[in-house]
Amino acid sequence: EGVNPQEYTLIKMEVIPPFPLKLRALEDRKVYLAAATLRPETMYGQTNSWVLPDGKYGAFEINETDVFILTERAALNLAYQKLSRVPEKPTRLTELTGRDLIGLPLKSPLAFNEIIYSLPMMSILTDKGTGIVTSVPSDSPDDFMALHDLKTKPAFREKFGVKNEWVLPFEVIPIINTPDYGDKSAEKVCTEMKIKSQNEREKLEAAKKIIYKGGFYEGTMLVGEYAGMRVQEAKNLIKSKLLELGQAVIYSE
Ligand code: A2H
Repeated sequence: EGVNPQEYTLIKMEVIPPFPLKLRALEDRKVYLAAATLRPETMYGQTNSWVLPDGKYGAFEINETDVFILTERAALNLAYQKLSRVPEKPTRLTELTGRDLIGLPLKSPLAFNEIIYSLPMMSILTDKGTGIVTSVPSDSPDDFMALHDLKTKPAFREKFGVKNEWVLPFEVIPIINTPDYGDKSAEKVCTEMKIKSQNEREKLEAAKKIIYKGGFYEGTMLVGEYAGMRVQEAKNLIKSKLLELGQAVIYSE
C-alpha cells in the first residue's frame, strides 16, 4: 500500500439464488461479490467477474441484511469505514477460496448482460482492493486478455471447471469511444502490441497506461443515461447514482 490513499468504488454484484452448498448458510441474506473499480462508468460493459482461484476470501456481515464476499484484509478496512455489522470488527460467516466462487451467477449494476458469471483470473492481487474484480473487456486490457484466454483455451476452462456457457456467449460490448483506439480500445491495444495471454504482465502494464489515459481524458460515453458525454464528466455522475441507489459503496485503502 502506498502513502496516498486510493479510493475505489465497490460494485455490489448480487449472487443469484439458489446458492451452492458452500453458501447455503447465507440463503436468507443478500450476498454480494464486492468488486473494487476505479472506472464505475464502464459498468455497462461487464461480461463477468474475476476471482483468484487460490485466493482466500470470506463472507462478511456488512449490516443487518447485506453480506459481502471479499478478502479478510478488505473486510478489516471496511470495518474501519463504518461498513461492518459490528463496528471496527469484521464478522466472517463463511471461509471461502476463489475456487468456491467460480461459476457463481451474478446480477451486477448497470450491466447490459442480465446474468454474468464469476471466473478465474491469475493476476489478481490479494493485497489490493477486495480481491474481486469486475471484468470490462472493452476497456481493460487485463480483462480482455483473461477473457480471451478462457474463450480460446478449452484446457484452461477445464482446469478450473469453467462451463462453456459461462464464457462463450459473452462478447465485448462497445461502451466508450476514444479518437485513437475506437470503441473496443482494450482489444485494439492488445492486438497492436501482439499480447498473447494474460501472463504477459509487462506488455499489459504498458497497454493499461495507454488505454487508461485515453479512455479517461479523451473518451466519450456511447451508452447509458450519459451517452454523448465526456467520460471525465460522466464518471462522477454515474458513481453518485450507483451510491444513491445502494448499488455501490466507497472504499479507501
Ligand atoms: B478497473 P490500481 Cl474498464 N488485482 O476496473 C488486480 N487488479 C485489480 C484488483 C486486484 N486486487 N482490484 C482492482 N483491480 C483492477 C475496471 C477497469 C479498471 C477498466 C479499465 C482499467 C481499470 C474493470 N476491470 O484499471 O492499481 C480494477 O480494474 C486500470 C488501472 O488501484 C481497478 O479498476 O490503479 C484497477 O485494477 C485498480 O488498479
